Amino acid sequence: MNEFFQDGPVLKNQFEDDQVLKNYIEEKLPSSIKKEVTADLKRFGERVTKDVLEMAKSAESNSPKLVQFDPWGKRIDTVVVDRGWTDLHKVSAEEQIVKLGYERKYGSHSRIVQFAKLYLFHPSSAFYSCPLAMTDGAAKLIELYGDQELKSTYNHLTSDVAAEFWTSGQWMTERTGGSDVSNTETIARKIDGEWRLFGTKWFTSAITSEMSMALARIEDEQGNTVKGSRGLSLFYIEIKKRDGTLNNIEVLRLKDKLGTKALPTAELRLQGSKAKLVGNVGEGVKQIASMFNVTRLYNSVTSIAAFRRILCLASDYSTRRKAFEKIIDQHPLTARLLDSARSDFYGAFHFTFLVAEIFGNEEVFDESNIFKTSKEDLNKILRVLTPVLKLYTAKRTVQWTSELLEVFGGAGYIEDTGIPLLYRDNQVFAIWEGTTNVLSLDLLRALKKDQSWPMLMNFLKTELDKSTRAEKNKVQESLKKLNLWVLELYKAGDVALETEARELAFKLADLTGCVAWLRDME
Ligand code: MFK
Ligand code: FAD
Repeated sequence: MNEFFQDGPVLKNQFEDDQVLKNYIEEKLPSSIKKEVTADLKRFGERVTKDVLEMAKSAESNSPKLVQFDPWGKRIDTVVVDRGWTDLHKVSAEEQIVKLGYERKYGSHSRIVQFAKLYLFHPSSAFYSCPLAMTDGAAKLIELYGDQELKSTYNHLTSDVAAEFWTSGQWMTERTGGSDVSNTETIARKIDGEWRLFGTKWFTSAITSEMSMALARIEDEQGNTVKGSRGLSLFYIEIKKRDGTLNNIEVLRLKDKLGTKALPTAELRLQGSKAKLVGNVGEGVKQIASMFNVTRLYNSVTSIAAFRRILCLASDYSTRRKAFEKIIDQHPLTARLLDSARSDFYGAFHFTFLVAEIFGNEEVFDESNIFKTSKEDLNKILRVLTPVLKLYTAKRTVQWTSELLEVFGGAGYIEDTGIPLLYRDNQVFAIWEGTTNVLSLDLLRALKKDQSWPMLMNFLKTELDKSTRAEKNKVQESLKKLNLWVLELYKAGDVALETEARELAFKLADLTGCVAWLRDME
């Protein structure tokens, strides 16, 4: 008798198998660079199913350990990571995932190319994408606010030589709060002409990084500080001293997390860690915003990448599994479910890459700017769309990961299929880098500060007008309705706006996704 064994889902070349990405690259990139970029994405699309995925699996199966003492009782606080994690560091450098965004060899298309690579990399990276996000954010911050002294750090962050490539941390959250950093307890004191930090950082991801950007409150010689978030300044800190020992940092413990198990996230005590003030005193939050706006974009790209990974596995599996005499994707309910997931994915994908395009055009602002608007306006649009994109892509991914897990039936609940890992990991997208509520409120703040709602509506209308498809009329109507509703909310006042902020963010995101999708299908 032949026993039955189910075939598992097969992961094919992640570029070749992704019609959405392939079409996008085909349509968006100028012919002068298309051939080179497509060949690279095709090569990398294969690699992320082979050696890179093996590195990630190894890192996932052997999570980081904290060794606090040497055999003789001396405090060493060494975080031991798997070989897979260090290999992923090498791959990140060699594949130029951060460098592509700063070398800008593809002009205003550089961010699109970079994010396409990140999108392929993330689901096979065991969240090495997390240190890369903060590294890119730190490079941006240094570009905007760094002095000459930080130039060599910038070179490390944007290097493609593995031995020279540095990653960065981003230390904001303390026990007093992560969304609201105004009660930050870390103090910066000037001792013998040098800044020294004292305090506890409650969540510090990628503690194997070489450096970090940290918020701290400056204390003057009389011991006075300025309260609230306006009292916070930004500091650059190297994790180790020249002799290889920690920079007066104690690693209190590693977090025991629901997911992201390969990523070392620690609680740290800073005990006079040497630091360098970056930018202006009291402008720490404003300055670190330039970093977290980049990490929020990374969060969006990696969210849709994670969404695509489970969607692609579920789609493949649904062509292999039979029930009630039919392959399951031929059952109308399964077909409907997968179509619905694909439709949400298209919106999220095109919204994400629209923002990548705006970002790239804002950074390399020249006559090729396809949005035909000022750099200042591109900046304002980015300011509004970044929090909306982050919260939307995160939530869609969390929701769809849960739904698509069920396509595997009981197998989706079994560890060694790899599906439960996606379920645990993907939850994080909605929490770090600003929760859904906090980012909904950030949208309101951004709109208020620049009075940018009419400009945003105008921008979306202009982009929609680039489409000739019939569906555009429906979207136009929905935009009009949204606009009227928002004007009503403005009239109703701050409490009404705050109460509806989340609803507003999701409606705006849905429509921006539709606009981007229709525009890109031309
Ligand atoms: C795998 C993919 C990626 C993974 C990376 C993950 C690793 C890292 C994980 C982390 O979670 S790191 C920690 C992330 N933490 C947050 O994202 C904090 C969430 N909370 C907020 O975003 C709050 O809104 C905020 C802390 C910013 C509130 O602080 P404040 O001081 O009450 O803000 P306020 O007073 O509104 O703004 C202060 C200044 O910053 C203002 O500038 P001005 O002084 O010129 O007026 C604001 O305009 C500016 N600002 C605030 N938010 C901004 C911003 N500027 C640009 N963009 C923003 N989003
Ligand atoms: P809180 O701020 O206490 O929020 C609790 C709840 O209150 C949330 O649901 C929030 O939405 C809600 N809330 C707060 N304010 C409002 C409001 N005004 N209106 C409505 N609702 C509100 N941080 C770092 O700085 N660096 C890191 O490297 C880092 N790595 C992390 C890694 C992981 C795996 C995780 C899970 C977190 C990490 N964090 C890091 C911390 C993360 O950024 C914070 O957890 C997050 O910002 C939320 O802060 P909190 O945990 O203090 O929650």
